[in-house]
Amino acid sequence: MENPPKEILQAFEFSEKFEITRIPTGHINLTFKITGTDKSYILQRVNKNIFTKPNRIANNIKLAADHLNKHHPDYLFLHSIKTKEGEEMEYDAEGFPWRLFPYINDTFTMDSVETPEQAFSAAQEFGRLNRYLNTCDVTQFKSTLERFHDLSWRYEQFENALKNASTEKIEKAQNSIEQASRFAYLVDEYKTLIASGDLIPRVMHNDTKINNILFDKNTNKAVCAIDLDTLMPGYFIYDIGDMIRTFVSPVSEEEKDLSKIIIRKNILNAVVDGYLSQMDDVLTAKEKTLIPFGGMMMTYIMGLRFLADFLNGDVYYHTTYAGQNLVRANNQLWLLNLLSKALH
Ligand code: GN1
Ligand code: MG
Repeated sequence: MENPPKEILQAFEFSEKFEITRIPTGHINLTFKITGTDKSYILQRVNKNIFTKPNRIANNIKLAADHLNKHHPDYLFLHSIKTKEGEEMEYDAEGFPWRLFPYINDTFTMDSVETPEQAFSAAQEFGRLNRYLNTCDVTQFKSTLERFHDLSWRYEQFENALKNASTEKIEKAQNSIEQASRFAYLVDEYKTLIASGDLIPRVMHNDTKINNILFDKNTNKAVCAIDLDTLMPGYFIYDIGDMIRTFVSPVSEEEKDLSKIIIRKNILNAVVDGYLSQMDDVLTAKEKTLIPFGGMMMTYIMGLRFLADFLNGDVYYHTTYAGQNLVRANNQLWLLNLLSKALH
């Protein structure tokens, strides 16, 4: 898609004098920046094929916004801007919902962390969101994607993909398939953990990758968390785990050259310290022992999901070249291999 449809721009009262550019990050939704003379905006098309209940996203965000407004009025929480009719989202002719956010000037996102200070600051920011939302009634929040980080279900999906894949694809993915099977013990550990009741359901962000933090261009500090589509009930291991997954390596999940993937221990420590600077007294002692498991399971789940999508013919994640999901799977499963050594 070149540009957002006219009727969407009209619904949000945009006139001709705005410049529209596509922001290519994100594997699911379509994102545009709308640049005006003094104010700019982010306009996003929600992928209705994946988020089949977009109203749940809006409801969860509303619950969180009300809670934060009441108890932490200074917290910067990115609300969507309503249409001229007062709606949170506007549906286009094909039935895709669109929503608008303010663009925060002098901020930037990064696909990999450069310094421990950045890692600490970003983890602290996600930790702050977890802490502030910990006093919400989690039962009011609904899942926007069922069983999103359920490792046993994701493993089943991988097994089904493997059953139905062509011999050619299986051959290409041989190495990743072997790695994925080698770490299947994590699925059993996950099941045991969930059954133990040691993890407390809390409102989580559920997509805490590094490029979902806005940084201040001048101070290099985290400004706020973005991408709240999966703000919903979860366990803290999902959030700390996805931070470990995306912060510790100097290269992103898109990197093809596996020799560039390393575990930066100083960054790992900074992630944990930054997160615990907010969450130390919220989490139970038992939960805190599960931080390494979180890093492993979230890296594993992404490896499995990318691999399953490659085997299924790239039906879920947006790709720009053939074999991209296999690159991502190889990358994540190699990272898991390194993490499994570093975290024990
Ligand atoms: C997807 O679209 P994006 O980049 O926000 C995915 C996350 C994965 C991530 C991997 C709804 O997030 O779970 O961690 O890709 N979101 C969904 O980069 O599946
Ligand atoms: Mg997301």
